[in-house]
Amino acid sequence: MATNRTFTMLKPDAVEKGHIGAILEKISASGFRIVAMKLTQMTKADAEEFYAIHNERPFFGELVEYMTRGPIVAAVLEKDNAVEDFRTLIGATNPADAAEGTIRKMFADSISENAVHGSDSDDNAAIESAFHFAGRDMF
Ligand code: IDP
Repeated sequence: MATNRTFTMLKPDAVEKGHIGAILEKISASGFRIVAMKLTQMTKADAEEFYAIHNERPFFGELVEYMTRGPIVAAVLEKDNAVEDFRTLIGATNPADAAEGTIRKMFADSISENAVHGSDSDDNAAIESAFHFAGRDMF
């Protein structure tokens, strides 16, 4: 069943560069309502579990190191067609391929450090939201 929620993380590079406000402004201006949000830092075990699907990939170690090196903003967003529309808003995984005006085009530097995460399916949005938030912390 399609849902109207997705999960995002503003990744350590975006937080380090002071882009939290600008990215949240763009998310809000694009019609997403924030229904859960926190500043947090993933442990190595957290990142290995969250990105388990990539654990055979050559960049897995680099990805875990990157995602755990500093705080992230985790959030759940609500909008009609949230998963697909948010993937459109963030742009391609590699910012070099991302469309003009997308968050990754505007705020990311490389395919590895690409500023923001967005769930790729309704099922993963639910799993990833529950990974970071208790039900009572989603509004
Ligand atoms: P997505 O975040 O656009 O869904 P995925 O393929 O699921 O992209 O990859 C998860 C994350 O792993 C990316 O956002 C990026 O941080 C990192 N990543 C993906 N491909 C590469 C790569 O080829 N080299 C280094 N890091 C990568």
